[in-house]
Amino acid sequence: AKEPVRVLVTGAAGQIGYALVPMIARGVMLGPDQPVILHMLDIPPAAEALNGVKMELVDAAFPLLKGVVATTDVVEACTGVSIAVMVGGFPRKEGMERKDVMSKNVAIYKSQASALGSYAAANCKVLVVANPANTNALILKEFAPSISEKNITCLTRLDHNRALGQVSERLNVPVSDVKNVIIWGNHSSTQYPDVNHATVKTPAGEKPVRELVANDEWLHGEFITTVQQRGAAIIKARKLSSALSAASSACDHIRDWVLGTPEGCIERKHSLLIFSSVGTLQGTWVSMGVYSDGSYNVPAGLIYSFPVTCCNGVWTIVQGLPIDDLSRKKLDLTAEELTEEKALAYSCLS
Ligand code: NAX
Repeated sequence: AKEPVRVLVTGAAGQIGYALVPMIARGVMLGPDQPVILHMLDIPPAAEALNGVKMELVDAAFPLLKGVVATTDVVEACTGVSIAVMVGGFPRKEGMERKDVMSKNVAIYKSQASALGSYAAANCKVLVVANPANTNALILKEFAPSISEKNITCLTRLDHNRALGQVSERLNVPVSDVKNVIIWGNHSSTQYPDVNHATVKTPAGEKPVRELVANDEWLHGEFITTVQQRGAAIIKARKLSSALSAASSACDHIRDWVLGTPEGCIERKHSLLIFSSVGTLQGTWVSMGVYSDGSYNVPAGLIYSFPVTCCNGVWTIVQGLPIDDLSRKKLDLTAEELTEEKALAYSCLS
């Protein structure tokens, strides 16, 4: 039997936390044969609610769940964890300035970074969900120098899955037959959902989404804005922000990172990292917010969402995709926003 893996969820008393911890305990994140010990962190005002979540986890009698740590102590929460899903943060409240929200989150991510750097297991993989997700991840990277930049990521998989969902609805095909959309940039309304390389499995082979939709007006307009503004639409409808879809996407992100994207290792072995153009056989990638190395002329040193493949717990940015002029502008626009956020975050540090 496998040794249990310790998984940290911060903000575990919140609504994403409530949807996420049972998924982890059921093996959705790390696989049906991987026992887990859940570490749940929240702040003292939420301690009682957090304990209630722990009681429910016990009551659910999950076979894979070998222990639960529910705590408001960041050191206890971080000790020995191999996976850290950072959902806790300070929400933007009515009338608050962007800078005030940023400075609260910078303070949180700075202190949690140090605790992870000192007490997490070696090679701990970190996923930041809490907004501003990309910039929180960047702050975490700055203040956890012992954690490799390859191990610090943020969630744009929900946006990626939303884009798959929109194409699936539009074409009336199963979402599992759609692949290789890309979310570029920030997890914000400047993100660029790109279908230029996306395909749909058909009886006649993989066909480009562009060809099947055959409506550039929709692809350049409503499709993009629907994905960009889906979070707001969920709030309007539910009076609460996305939770089950965020939790599920966080599991997808970690699962693909740890266990690999479908053909991730084959592609690596044959150095097929340059994907052929749409229409011919190609592998499957996913979108992850990762530390930019300057690929696609995105400024290095930002946490930016790219198409990646994963093999043996390592992500690699998909290289060589042609970027047209319209896309170039959108890639640059969201990079500019992230550069501004970075500057704002740094101004909160001084
Ligand atoms: P909730 O307000 O329900 O839960 C947040 C929890 O974090 C609360 O229980 C709170 O007490 C806790 N918390 C606050 N400060 C903390 C700290 N310093 N340490 C530990 N816990 C702390 O929000 P929820 O709806 O669960 O959303 C959580 C975060 O995810 C928000 O920042 C939200 O904006 C972000 N989202 C990110 C998404 C993404 O795709 N990257 C999508 C969904 C979501 O909007």
